[in-house]
Amino acid sequence: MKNICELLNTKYPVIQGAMANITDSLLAAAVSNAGGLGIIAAGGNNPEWVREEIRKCKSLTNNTFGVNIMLLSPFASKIAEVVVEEKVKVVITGAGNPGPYIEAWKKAGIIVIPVVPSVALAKRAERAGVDAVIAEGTEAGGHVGELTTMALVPQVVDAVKIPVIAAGGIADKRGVLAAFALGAKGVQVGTVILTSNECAVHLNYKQKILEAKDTDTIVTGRKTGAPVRVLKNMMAKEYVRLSEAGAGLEELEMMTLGSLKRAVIEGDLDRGSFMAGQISGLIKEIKPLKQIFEELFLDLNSYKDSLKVF
Ligand code: TUI
Repeated sequence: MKNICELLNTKYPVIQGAMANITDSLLAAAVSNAGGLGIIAAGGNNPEWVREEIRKCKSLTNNTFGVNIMLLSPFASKIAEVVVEEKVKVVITGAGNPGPYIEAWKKAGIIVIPVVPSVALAKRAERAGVDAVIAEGTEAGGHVGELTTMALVPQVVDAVKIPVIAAGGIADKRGVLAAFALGAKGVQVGTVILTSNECAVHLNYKQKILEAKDTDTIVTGRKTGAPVRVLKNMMAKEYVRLSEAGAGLEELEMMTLGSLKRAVIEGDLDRGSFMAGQISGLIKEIKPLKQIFEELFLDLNSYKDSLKVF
């Protein structure tokens, strides 16, 4: 079986986590040029935007890159056609079951890798013919499932024959090593890439991650069925308070409308939605992508010696 670097044609077995409104063609190309798999996040954008970004990315890198399709998007089915038309090499899916699209993507020769929050979905995706799965624990930022990376990854590894890529709570080489110890063959990282030099988010967003400690994230929307992990701020705390007091979906949605853009573009510390993982407390400086990837995989084999138990 091909390893992840061979499958994705990358230097490192690392996939850049898709981050809506953040990871566009510029960042995806920078990641692919630095040795990882860059991913354009379609997010809630329309198919024309996605097509343009794919074309820009092709002009910025000769390396493989991919597109993440967020399946809650009303544009998902149209974007599913765009990736075929534009001959995208890798498609990652998130926030839903990619089943209906897999046959068409595989027919087009696309490498398909869904993010899965459970063994059941991993098995279903394998049966439908995907190439690998990303098992993402609830430590991750953004839309999250229930299980932790530590519990999810080995159970998915035992349940499927295809390669498993671990995600959620990974930001340094100890996390990478732990993921491989659990049976993963690669990792997906998001929060640590958000703080890279190359990432164009508002400096307040990066600063908020650098200042965060372990307990500084909160999950909003658990009650309404769209759990999203964000850094705590005035709006996030207010959202959870109102939600627990029984506020309606409409009121909650009004409050968060446009909040991701307020974080990413304006750096609005009070009313922005700063999606980030629980590992934010580990990230202490802004670094170039090349250094981030080198450090994630530096001397991993020799590091094993310090893990000797007996
Ligand atoms: O998708 C993500 N993370 C995201 S998407 C996103 S954009 C957004 N913004 C506001 C509200 C909602 C989304 C921000 N962060 N991660 C991958 C992921 N996928 N985590 C969990 C899942 C998942 C959940 C349920 C995958 C499949 C699934 O299937 C349910 C089913 O249909 O069986």
